[in-house]
Amino acid sequence: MMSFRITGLARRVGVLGATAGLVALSAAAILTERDEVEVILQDGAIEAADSTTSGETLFRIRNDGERAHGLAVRTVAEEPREVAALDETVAPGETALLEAMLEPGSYEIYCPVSSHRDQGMSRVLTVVDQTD
Ligand SMILES: [Cu+2]
Repeated sequence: MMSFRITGLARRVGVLGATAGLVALSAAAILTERDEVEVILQDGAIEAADSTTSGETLFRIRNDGERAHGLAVRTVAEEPREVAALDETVAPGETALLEAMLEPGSYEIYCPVSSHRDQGMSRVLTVVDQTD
């Protein structure tokens, strides 16, 4: 009876191991396929590409300003929908990463800190279908 239990446990561990392997594989696939968008935060402006392709996107953010800034991504619509946002602000000189799953369309990338967006920290990112 004791050995039966041990066999059962070993099996369960084996299944867990296989699942972990699958997750690692799909993470690697995403890593190689996703697009990267470099974003430079400045006091009163954001520098970034005007467009990218749809799918998993990694924003590489650097704060070149003298104040702390954040970054959020939302749809351009009458009622914008936020699709991604940094949890914390980025200190001057620091970098941050933000992942987002982007479908084709128009997005606004902006700084949600204080009134920075109204001071110019906003720009449109056009996402085109990857198959185009
Ligand atoms: Cu800001």
